[in-house]
Amino acid sequence: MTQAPFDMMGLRQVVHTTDSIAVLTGAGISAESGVPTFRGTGGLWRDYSAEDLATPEAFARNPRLVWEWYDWRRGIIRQAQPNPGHLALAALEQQTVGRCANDASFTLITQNVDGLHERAGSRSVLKLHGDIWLVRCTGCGAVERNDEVPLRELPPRCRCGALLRPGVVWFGEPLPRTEWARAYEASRHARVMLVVGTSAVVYPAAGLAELARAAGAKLAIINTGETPLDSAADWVFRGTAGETLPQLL
Ligand code: BJW
Ligand code: ZN
Repeated sequence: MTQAPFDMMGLRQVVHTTDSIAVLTGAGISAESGVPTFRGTGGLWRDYSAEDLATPEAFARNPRLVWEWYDWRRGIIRQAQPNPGHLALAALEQQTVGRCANDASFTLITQNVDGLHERAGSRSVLKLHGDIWLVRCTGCGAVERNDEVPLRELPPRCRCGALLRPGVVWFGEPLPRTEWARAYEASRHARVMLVVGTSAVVYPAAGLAELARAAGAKLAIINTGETPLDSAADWVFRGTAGETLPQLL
Protein backbone atom coordinates (compact mmCIF):
# COMPACT_ATOMS: atom_id res chain seq x y z
CA MET A 1 0.00 0.00 0.00
CA THR A 2 1.76 3.15 -1.19
CA GLN A 3 -1.05 5.58 -0.31
CA ALA A 4 -3.42 5.95 2.59
CA PRO A 5 -6.21 3.51 1.73
CA PHE A 6 -9.11 5.92 2.24
CA ASP A 7 -7.46 9.07 0.90
CA MET A 8 -10.09 10.29 -1.57
CA MET A 9 -8.27 13.63 -2.00
CA GLY A 10 -5.16 11.76 -3.08
CA LEU A 11 -7.02 9.62 -5.59
CA ARG A 12 -8.86 12.67 -6.90
CA GLN A 13 -5.54 14.45 -7.43
CA VAL A 14 -4.15 11.51 -9.42
CA VAL A 15 -7.31 11.06 -11.49
CA HIS A 16 -7.45 14.73 -12.43
CA THR A 17 -3.83 15.05 -13.48
CA THR A 18 -2.98 11.74 -15.12
CA ASP A 19 -3.05 11.20 -18.88
CA SER A 20 -4.16 7.58 -18.71
CA ILE A 21 -7.05 6.10 -16.72
CA ALA A 22 -8.55 2.64 -17.08
CA VAL A 23 -11.72 1.60 -15.30
CA LEU A 24 -12.88 -1.99 -14.83
CA THR A 25 -16.49 -2.39 -13.77
CA GLY A 26 -18.63 -5.32 -12.69
CA ALA A 27 -22.20 -6.04 -11.67
CA GLY A 28 -21.90 -4.02 -8.43
CA ILE A 29 -21.98 -0.73 -10.33
CA SER A 30 -25.48 -1.57 -11.56
CA ALA A 31 -26.74 -2.83 -8.20
CA GLU A 32 -28.02 0.63 -7.24
CA SER A 33 -29.98 0.65 -10.49
CA GLY A 34 -31.79 -2.48 -9.26
CA VAL A 35 -29.92 -4.99 -11.42
CA PRO A 36 -29.02 -8.09 -9.37
CA THR A 37 -25.34 -9.02 -9.01
CA PHE A 38 -24.14 -12.59 -9.61
CA ARG A 39 -22.50 -13.43 -6.33
CA GLY A 40 -23.29 -12.68 -2.72
CA THR A 41 -26.73 -11.93 -1.31
CA GLY A 42 -29.42 -11.85 -3.95
CA GLY A 43 -27.07 -13.41 -6.48
CA LEU A 44 -29.25 -16.44 -7.11
CA TRP A 45 -32.18 -16.94 -9.45
CA ARG A 46 -34.44 -19.87 -8.45
CA ASP A 47 -31.53 -21.57 -6.62
CA TYR A 48 -29.28 -21.44 -9.69
CA SER A 49 -25.97 -19.58 -9.69
CA ALA A 50 -24.27 -17.93 -12.67
CA GLU A 51 -21.93 -20.92 -12.79
CA ASP A 52 -24.99 -23.19 -13.28
CA LEU A 53 -26.57 -21.12 -16.06
CA ALA A 54 -23.91 -19.10 -17.87
CA THR A 55 -22.32 -22.07 -19.63
CA PRO A 56 -22.66 -23.65 -23.08
CA GLU A 57 -23.38 -26.95 -21.32
CA ALA A 58 -26.35 -25.52 -19.42
CA PHE A 59 -27.72 -24.11 -22.68
CA ALA A 60 -27.27 -27.42 -24.49
CA ARG A 61 -29.04 -29.25 -21.64
CA ASN A 62 -31.89 -26.83 -21.13
CA PRO A 63 -32.06 -23.83 -23.46
CA ARG A 64 -35.47 -22.86 -22.16
CA LEU A 65 -34.27 -22.61 -18.56
CA VAL A 66 -31.27 -20.50 -19.58
CA TRP A 67 -33.49 -18.24 -21.71
CA GLU A 68 -35.96 -17.85 -18.84
CA TRP A 69 -33.10 -16.46 -16.74
CA TYR A 70 -32.08 -14.03 -19.49
CA ASP A 71 -35.70 -13.04 -20.15
CA TRP A 72 -36.10 -12.22 -16.44
CA ARG A 73 -32.90 -10.19 -16.38
CA ARG A 74 -33.79 -8.37 -19.62
CA GLY A 75 -37.07 -7.34 -17.98
CA ILE A 76 -35.22 -5.86 -15.00
CA ILE A 77 -32.58 -4.14 -17.14
CA ARG A 78 -35.21 -2.65 -19.44
CA GLN A 79 -36.75 -0.87 -16.40
CA ALA A 80 -33.41 0.15 -14.87
CA GLN A 81 -31.89 3.62 -15.12
CA PRO A 82 -28.19 4.51 -14.94
CA ASN A 83 -27.24 5.58 -11.41
CA PRO A 84 -24.81 8.28 -10.16
CA GLY A 85 -21.93 5.79 -10.44
CA HIS A 86 -22.48 5.28 -14.19
CA LEU A 87 -23.00 9.03 -14.65
CA ALA A 88 -19.80 9.90 -12.77
CA LEU A 89 -17.74 7.62 -15.04
CA ALA A 90 -19.30 9.20 -18.15
CA ALA A 91 -18.43 12.66 -16.80
CA LEU A 92 -14.92 11.55 -15.94
CA GLU A 93 -14.43 10.30 -19.50
CA GLN A 94 -15.52 13.68 -20.89
CA GLN A 95 -13.22 15.57 -18.51
CA THR A 96 -10.23 13.35 -19.14
CA VAL A 97 -10.54 13.21 -22.92
CA GLY A 98 -11.11 16.98 -22.94
CA ARG A 99 -8.06 17.67 -20.79
CA CYS A 100 -5.75 15.24 -22.58
CA ALA A 101 -7.12 15.74 -26.12
CA ASN A 102 -6.55 12.05 -26.60
CA ASP A 103 -9.15 9.30 -26.89
CA ALA A 104 -6.84 6.73 -25.38
CA SER A 105 -6.55 8.69 -22.11
CA PHE A 106 -9.69 7.07 -20.70
CA THR A 107 -10.82 3.48 -21.19
CA LEU A 108 -13.91 2.01 -19.64
CA ILE A 109 -13.80 -1.77 -19.56
CA THR A 110 -16.93 -3.50 -18.34
CA GLN A 111 -17.90 -7.07 -17.60
CA ASN A 112 -21.55 -5.97 -17.61
CA VAL A 113 -23.95 -6.82 -20.40
CA ASP A 114 -26.67 -4.36 -19.34
CA GLY A 115 -25.75 -1.34 -21.50
CA LEU A 116 -26.15 1.11 -18.60
CA HIS A 117 -22.74 2.72 -19.18
CA GLU A 118 -23.72 3.70 -22.72
CA ARG A 119 -27.11 4.90 -21.53
CA ALA A 120 -25.30 7.10 -18.97
CA GLY A 121 -23.35 8.73 -21.80
CA SER A 122 -20.06 6.83 -21.78
CA ARG A 123 -18.71 7.01 -25.32
CA SER A 124 -16.23 4.22 -25.60
CA VAL A 125 -17.07 1.11 -23.62
CA LEU A 126 -15.23 -2.18 -24.02
CA LYS A 127 -17.76 -4.90 -23.29
CA LEU A 128 -15.78 -7.98 -22.39
CA HIS A 129 -18.76 -10.27 -21.76
CA GLY A 130 -21.06 -9.20 -24.60
CA ASP A 131 -24.46 -7.53 -24.67
CA ILE A 132 -27.73 -8.91 -23.30
CA TRP A 133 -29.68 -7.19 -26.14
CA LEU A 134 -27.83 -9.14 -28.83
CA VAL A 135 -28.82 -12.63 -29.94
CA ARG A 136 -26.74 -15.01 -32.01
CA CYS A 137 -27.94 -17.93 -34.09
CA THR A 138 -26.46 -21.28 -33.08
CA GLY A 139 -27.03 -22.45 -36.67
CA CYS A 140 -26.19 -19.75 -39.23
CA GLY A 141 -24.23 -17.50 -36.81
CA ALA A 142 -26.30 -14.37 -37.58
CA VAL A 143 -26.07 -11.73 -34.84
CA GLU A 144 -28.85 -9.23 -34.30
CA ARG A 145 -30.37 -6.90 -31.77
CA ASN A 146 -33.49 -8.12 -30.05
CA ASP A 147 -35.35 -5.69 -27.77
CA GLU A 148 -38.39 -7.84 -27.08
CA VAL A 149 -39.39 -8.00 -23.38
CA PRO A 150 -40.71 -10.49 -22.58
CA LEU A 151 -39.63 -12.71 -25.45
CA ARG A 152 -42.56 -14.00 -27.50
CA GLU A 153 -41.02 -17.42 -27.90
CA LEU A 154 -38.95 -19.26 -25.29
CA PRO A 155 -36.42 -20.34 -26.38
CA PRO A 156 -36.35 -17.97 -29.38
CA ARG A 157 -35.47 -19.28 -32.84
CA CYS A 158 -33.76 -17.79 -35.88
CA ARG A 159 -35.47 -17.47 -39.26
CA CYS A 160 -33.26 -20.39 -40.33
CA GLY A 161 -34.97 -22.54 -37.70
CA ALA A 162 -32.02 -23.00 -35.33
CA LEU A 163 -32.00 -21.85 -31.69
CA LEU A 164 -30.89 -18.32 -30.89
CA ARG A 165 -28.61 -17.77 -27.91
CA PRO A 166 -27.85 -14.62 -25.92
CA GLY A 167 -24.96 -12.58 -27.36
CA VAL A 168 -22.91 -12.91 -24.20
CA VAL A 169 -19.77 -14.74 -23.09
CA TRP A 170 -20.30 -17.85 -21.00
CA PHE A 171 -17.80 -19.78 -18.90
CA GLY A 172 -15.33 -21.64 -21.05
CA GLU A 173 -15.85 -19.29 -24.01
CA PRO A 174 -13.27 -16.83 -25.31
CA LEU A 175 -13.78 -13.09 -24.87
CA PRO A 176 -14.36 -10.98 -28.02
CA ARG A 177 -10.94 -10.59 -29.59
CA THR A 178 -10.89 -6.86 -30.39
CA GLU A 179 -12.37 -5.77 -27.05
CA TRP A 180 -9.95 -7.98 -25.20
CA ALA A 181 -6.93 -6.70 -27.12
CA ARG A 182 -7.93 -3.09 -26.50
CA ALA A 183 -8.65 -3.73 -22.82
CA TYR A 184 -5.30 -5.46 -22.43
CA GLU A 185 -3.40 -2.55 -24.00
CA ALA A 186 -5.30 0.05 -21.99
CA SER A 187 -4.59 -1.82 -18.76
CA ARG A 188 -0.92 -2.17 -19.61
CA HIS A 189 -0.57 1.55 -20.28
CA ALA A 190 -2.80 2.94 -17.53
CA ARG A 191 -1.30 5.06 -14.78
CA VAL A 192 -4.31 4.51 -12.60
CA MET A 193 -7.02 1.86 -12.69
CA LEU A 194 -10.35 2.07 -10.88
CA VAL A 195 -11.85 -1.34 -10.14
CA VAL A 196 -15.53 -0.84 -9.40
CA GLY A 197 -18.18 -3.29 -8.19
CA THR A 198 -16.56 -6.52 -9.25
CA SER A 199 -15.81 -9.54 -7.10
CA ALA A 200 -12.68 -9.92 -9.30
CA VAL A 201 -12.90 -13.70 -9.33
CA VAL A 202 -13.76 -14.22 -13.01
CA TYR A 203 -10.81 -14.42 -15.38
CA PRO A 204 -9.41 -13.19 -17.67
CA ALA A 205 -11.21 -9.89 -16.78
CA ALA A 206 -9.91 -9.81 -13.19
CA GLY A 207 -6.40 -10.34 -14.50
CA LEU A 208 -6.49 -6.88 -16.12
CA ALA A 209 -6.19 -5.28 -12.69
CA GLU A 210 -3.19 -7.46 -11.89
CA LEU A 211 -1.69 -6.59 -15.27
CA ALA A 212 -2.18 -2.85 -14.72
CA ARG A 213 -0.64 -3.09 -11.24
CA ALA A 214 2.35 -5.08 -12.49
CA ALA A 215 2.88 -2.51 -15.25
CA GLY A 216 3.04 0.26 -12.65
CA ALA A 217 -0.51 1.59 -12.43
CA LYS A 218 -1.97 2.73 -9.16
CA LEU A 219 -5.01 0.68 -8.23
CA ALA A 220 -8.17 1.95 -6.55
CA ILE A 221 -10.90 -0.49 -5.48
CA ILE A 222 -14.47 0.69 -4.98
CA ASN A 223 -16.63 -2.06 -3.59
CA THR A 224 -19.11 -2.62 -0.76
CA GLY A 225 -17.28 -5.83 0.13
CA GLU A 226 -13.79 -7.31 0.15
CA THR A 227 -12.03 -8.44 -3.01
CA PRO A 228 -8.90 -10.50 -3.64
CA LEU A 229 -7.30 -7.34 -5.08
CA ASP A 230 -7.58 -5.28 -1.90
CA SER A 231 -4.16 -6.16 -0.53
CA ALA A 232 -2.46 -5.06 -3.78
CA ALA A 233 -4.41 -1.81 -4.05
CA ASP A 234 -3.26 1.74 -3.34
CA TRP A 235 -6.76 2.80 -2.32
CA VAL A 236 -9.69 0.77 -1.07
CA PHE A 237 -13.06 2.49 -0.72
CA ARG A 238 -15.58 0.33 1.06
CA GLY A 239 -18.79 1.91 -0.18
CA THR A 240 -21.29 1.88 -2.98
CA ALA A 241 -20.26 2.95 -6.46
CA GLY A 242 -23.19 5.37 -6.62
CA GLU A 243 -22.00 7.22 -3.53
CA THR A 244 -18.25 6.92 -3.97
CA LEU A 245 -17.67 7.66 -7.67
CA PRO A 246 -19.34 11.09 -7.68
CA GLN A 247 -16.85 12.15 -4.97
CA LEU A 248 -14.06 11.70 -7.50
CA LEU A 249 -15.39 14.53 -9.65
C1 BJW B 1 -21.00 -3.27 -5.03
C2 BJW B 1 -22.27 -2.76 -4.90
C3 BJW B 1 -22.39 -1.37 -4.98
C4 BJW B 1 -22.46 -4.86 -4.76
N1 BJW B 1 -21.30 -0.63 -5.18
N2 BJW B 1 -19.92 -2.51 -5.21
C5 BJW B 1 -9.81 -21.43 -12.40
C6 BJW B 1 -8.99 -20.35 -12.17
C7 BJW B 1 -9.03 -19.24 -13.03
C8 BJW B 1 -9.91 -19.22 -14.10
C9 BJW B 1 -10.71 -20.30 -14.31
C10 BJW B 1 -10.67 -21.39 -13.47
N3 BJW B 1 -11.59 -22.30 -13.92
C11 BJW B 1 -12.22 -21.79 -15.00
C12 BJW B 1 -11.68 -20.57 -15.25
C13 BJW B 1 -12.06 -19.66 -16.35
C14 BJW B 1 -13.36 -18.94 -16.07
C15 BJW B 1 -13.31 -18.34 -14.68
O1 BJW B 1 -12.79 -17.27 -14.45
N4 BJW B 1 -13.89 -19.04 -13.68
C16 BJW B 1 -13.81 -18.60 -12.29
C17 BJW B 1 -15.21 -18.29 -11.77
C18 BJW B 1 -13.14 -19.67 -11.51
N5 BJW B 1 -13.46 -17.91 -17.07
C19 BJW B 1 -13.98 -18.13 -18.28
O2 BJW B 1 -14.43 -19.21 -18.60
C20 BJW B 1 -13.91 -17.00 -19.28
N6 BJW B 1 -13.41 -17.48 -20.51
C21 BJW B 1 -12.19 -18.02 -20.62
O3 BJW B 1 -11.43 -18.10 -19.68
O4 BJW B 1 -11.91 -18.45 -21.87
C22 BJW B 1 -10.69 -19.14 -22.11
C23 BJW B 1 -10.74 -19.61 -23.54
C24 BJW B 1 -9.76 -19.20 -24.40
C25 BJW B 1 -9.79 -19.64 -25.74
C26 BJW B 1 -10.82 -20.48 -26.15
C27 BJW B 1 -11.81 -20.86 -25.28
C28 BJW B 1 -11.77 -20.42 -23.96
C29 BJW B 1 -15.31 -16.46 -19.58
C30 BJW B 1 -15.96 -15.85 -18.38
C31 BJW B 1 -17.39 -15.45 -18.73
C32 BJW B 1 -18.17 -14.96 -17.52
N7 BJW B 1 -19.52 -14.81 -17.89
C33 BJW B 1 -20.45 -14.19 -16.96
C34 BJW B 1 -21.86 -14.20 -17.61
C35 BJW B 1 -21.90 -13.13 -18.69
C36 BJW B 1 -23.21 -13.06 -19.37
C37 BJW B 1 -24.32 -12.67 -18.44
O5 BJW B 1 -24.33 -11.58 -17.86
O6 BJW B 1 -25.22 -13.50 -18.29
O7 BJW B 1 -20.04 -12.86 -16.67
S1 BJW B 1 -20.49 -14.96 -15.36
C38 BJW B 1 -20.66 -13.47 -14.45
O8 BJW B 1 -19.46 -13.19 -13.67
C39 BJW B 1 -20.73 -12.36 -15.49
C40 BJW B 1 -19.92 -11.28 -14.86
O9 BJW B 1 -19.48 -10.35 -15.83
C41 BJW B 1 -18.82 -12.03 -14.19
C42 BJW B 1 -18.13 -11.27 -13.09
O10 BJW B 1 -19.00 -10.97 -12.05
P1 BJW B 1 -18.95 -9.53 -11.36
O11 BJW B 1 -19.34 -8.50 -12.34
O12 BJW B 1 -17.66 -9.36 -10.68
O13 BJW B 1 -20.18 -9.63 -10.35
P2 BJW B 1 -20.24 -10.33 -8.90
O14 BJW B 1 -21.66 -10.56 -8.60
O15 BJW B 1 -19.33 -11.48 -8.82
O16 BJW B 1 -19.66 -9.23 -7.92
C43 BJW B 1 -20.35 -8.02 -7.61
C44 BJW B 1 -19.44 -7.20 -6.73
O17 BJW B 1 -20.04 -5.93 -6.52
C45 BJW B 1 -19.21 -7.80 -5.33
O18 BJW B 1 -17.82 -7.72 -5.04
C46 BJW B 1 -20.00 -6.89 -4.38
O19 BJW B 1 -19.35 -6.74 -3.12
C47 BJW B 1 -19.98 -5.59 -5.15
N8 BJW B 1 -21.10 -4.69 -4.93
N9 BJW B 1 -23.14 -3.85 -4.68
C48 BJW B 1 -20.07 -1.27 -5.28
N10 BJW B 1 -23.61 -0.80 -4.84
ZN1 ZN C 1 -29.91 -18.79 -38.11
